[in-house]
Amino acid sequence: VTLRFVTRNQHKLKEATSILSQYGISIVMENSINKVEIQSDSLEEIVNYALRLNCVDWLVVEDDGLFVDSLNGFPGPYSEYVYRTIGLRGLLRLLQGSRDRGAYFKSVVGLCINNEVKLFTGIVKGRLSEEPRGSSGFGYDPVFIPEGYDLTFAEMGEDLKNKLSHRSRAFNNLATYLTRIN
Ligand code: ITT
Ligand code: NA
Repeated sequence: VTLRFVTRNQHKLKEATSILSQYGISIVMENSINKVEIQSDSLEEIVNYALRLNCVDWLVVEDDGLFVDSLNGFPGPYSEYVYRTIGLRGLLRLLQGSRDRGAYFKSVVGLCINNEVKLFTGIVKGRLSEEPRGSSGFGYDPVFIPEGYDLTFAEMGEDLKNKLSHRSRAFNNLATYLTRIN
């Protein structure tokens, strides 16, 4: 099968393509369908709603967020808006003086199959850097350091990020599910 990823984010598509290729699963961008994004504190609810309206087999939607511990999970589902408004430096400023720099990325991937939505999640724990570092990847990659490492996702480069990321964990769960039902 070929999965159809309803997204406008080329980086997400590229990472998903490389993760799924290890399972022999292909995925392409589906841009003729509009991703309807409700506002919600729950990534699961956002993904479920986006797919439920128009559940066609093999459609995939993913929603992500960066959840900062000392900010009680902010920006979470509002990560894209926060990135566009206050940006990386604005987010780091909110952590000034805080000793707890813990944060995690969460990905929720939804798949339509037999007119049903299946959800797969992935989390990577880590912490926020003091300064943005590195130039690969996208979004919050320059400020996120995964647990067990000292490099940010943006300093690691794609291959290592793809072994550790929230996205790889969620898509690995999806791939495992597909291999099991086949
Ligand atoms: P869609 O078209 O698929 O909705 P999007 O860019 O709006 O793409 P999301 O809502 O899923 O993506 O993600 C929200 C934001 O979280 C995204 O814009 C990034 O700023 C950030 N983000 C998500 N995954 C990330 C990753 O792997 N590394 C860094 N930042 C990430
Ligand atoms: Na989004």
